[in-house]
Amino acid sequence: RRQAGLLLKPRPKTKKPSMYKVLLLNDDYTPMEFVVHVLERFFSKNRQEATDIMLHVHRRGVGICGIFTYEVAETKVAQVMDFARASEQPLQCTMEKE
Ligand code: NFA
Repeated sequence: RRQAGLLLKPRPKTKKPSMYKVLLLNDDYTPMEFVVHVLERFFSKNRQEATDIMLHVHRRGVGICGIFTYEVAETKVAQVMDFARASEQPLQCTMEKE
């Protein structure tokens, strides 16, 4: 809160939206190149960033693709899940409150 106290004019309360992490989960079958493509296409990562995130997920089991407001996170998850399903890949994408 920036403005509070007697000297400052009261102003309408604004509140920061809750933010949500969009996560990718590792599996044994989805090709690495497919995951890199997903990160480039839906999360606007460049090739190096996408590769780094993909390898993190591959090694650690889970990784963060980005942090968004609820509605944007929900849309990203749906886009990735639709694309993976249409491509017959088992890749899983989920979201959790930050
Ligand atoms: N583990 C997958 C493989 O070895 C690659 C992968 C990485 C899958 C990140 C899902 C998420 N082909």
